Amino acid sequence: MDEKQDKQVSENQKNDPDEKKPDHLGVNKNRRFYNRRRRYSSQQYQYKKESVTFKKISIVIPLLNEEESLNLISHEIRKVIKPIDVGFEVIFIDDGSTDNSLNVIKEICRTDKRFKYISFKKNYGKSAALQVGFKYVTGDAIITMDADLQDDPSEIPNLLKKLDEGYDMVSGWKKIRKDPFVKKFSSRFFNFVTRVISKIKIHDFNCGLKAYRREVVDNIYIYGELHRYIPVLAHWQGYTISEIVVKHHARRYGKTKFGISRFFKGFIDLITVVFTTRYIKRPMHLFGFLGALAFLAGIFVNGYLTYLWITGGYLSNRPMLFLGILLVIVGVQFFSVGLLGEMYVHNTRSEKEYIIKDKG
Ligand SMILES: Nc1nc2c(ncn2[C@@H]2O[C@H](COP(=O)(O)OP(=O)(O)O)[C@@H](O)[C@H]2O)c(=O)[nH]1
Ligand SMILES: [Mg+2]
Repeated sequence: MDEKQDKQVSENQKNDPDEKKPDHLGVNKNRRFYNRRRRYSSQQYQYKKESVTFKKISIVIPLLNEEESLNLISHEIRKVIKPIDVGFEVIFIDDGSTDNSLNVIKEICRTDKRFKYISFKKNYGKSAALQVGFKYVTGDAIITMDADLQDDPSEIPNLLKKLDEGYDMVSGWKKIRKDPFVKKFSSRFFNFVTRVISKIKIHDFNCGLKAYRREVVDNIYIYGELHRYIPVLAHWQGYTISEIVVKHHARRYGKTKFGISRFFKGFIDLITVVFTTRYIKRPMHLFGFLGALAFLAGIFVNGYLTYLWITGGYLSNRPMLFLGILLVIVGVQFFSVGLLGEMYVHNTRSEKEYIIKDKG
C-alpha cells in the first residue's frame, strides 16, 4: 500500500509541469505548494479510509454541567469522523446536570439520529456514567472522551488507527497538559505510583480520551471512582494496552468537577483495584500471608521474653511484651478475615468472570 502510494507520488512529480519550469517571480512556488497539499490530502484520505477496519464506532461522552461545549463537540465529531468513512454513534451520559446540558443534548439528538443520550436522575459519578454508556454501545470500537473540549476530537482517527494495529485498548497521553500546576504535579505523582504498582508502562492513566475494542468494555466493570484505573483493570484481565500522545486544551467553559478530594479517593481506589484484580479470588494469599507474618513475629518476640523470664528477668517493665501480644492478636485476626474471605469466594464462584478467548 505504502509502496504503491510512493510510486504514485513520484509519478505525479514526474508529470508535474510546475517542477520543471523556471520560477523567477515565485508564482510557481505557490502553485507547487497547492499541488503538493492536494496530493498530501488525497493520500491521507485514502490512508485513513483503509486503515479503519471497524464497522461502527461508539463514542461515549460522560458529562456534568457542560452546556456551552456540547454543540461544539458534536460538530467537531461529525467533522473528524467524516473522512474515515465509518458508521458512528455518540452516546451522551448526562449525570444529573443542573444547567441546561440536558436540553442541549436532547436538541442535538433530535436533529441527528446518530446522537443518543442517557440522563441520570441524580449525580452518580463519572465511573457510573461510563459503565452505563458501555452497556448501551453498539459499535465494535469504543471511544471515550470528556465533554469539556479539553480533549481534542481530531485525535479520534489516530486512536482508532493505533487500535487497529491490534491492541485491545489505546490510552491518550496528555503530554503537554493545559491545566493548573497543582493538578499537573499531583497527576504526575499519581501516575508514577500507579505505574509502579501496576507495572503498566503508560504515562497517563486518567486521560478521558481512550479507545477500546468492544470486548474490553463488555468485560470490565467500573464503579465508584474506578474510571481512573481502567487501564489497570483491562491489563489484569489480559488485554493489551498502548498509548499515543494527544493534544490537550485549557478548559474553555465552566470549571473542573474534580477538586482536591480526588487524590484521597484516588489512592483508596488504587487499593481497591489491587485487591479486586489480584486477590479477590484468593483472599487468603493476602490476609493469610500478613496474618502468618504478624503471628510469627509475635511468637518470636514472646519466645524471647519467655526465655528472659525463665532465666530470671522481670517482664513487668518491658513494653516489648505488649508488642508481642499485639502481633499475635493481629495475626490471628488477619487469618480469620482471610478465611471468611475464602468462604465467601467459595460460595459465590461464577464462571462468568473468566474471559474465554476461543472455543473449538
Ligand atoms: N457523568 C459524569 N461526568 C462527570 C462528572 N464529573 C465530571 N464529569 C465529566 O468528566 C469530564 C472531565 O471532568 P473535568 O471536570 O473536566 O475534570 P478534569 O479535566 O480532570 O479537571 C468532563 O466531561 C465532565 O463533564 C460526574 O460526576 N459524572
Ligand atoms: Mg476537563
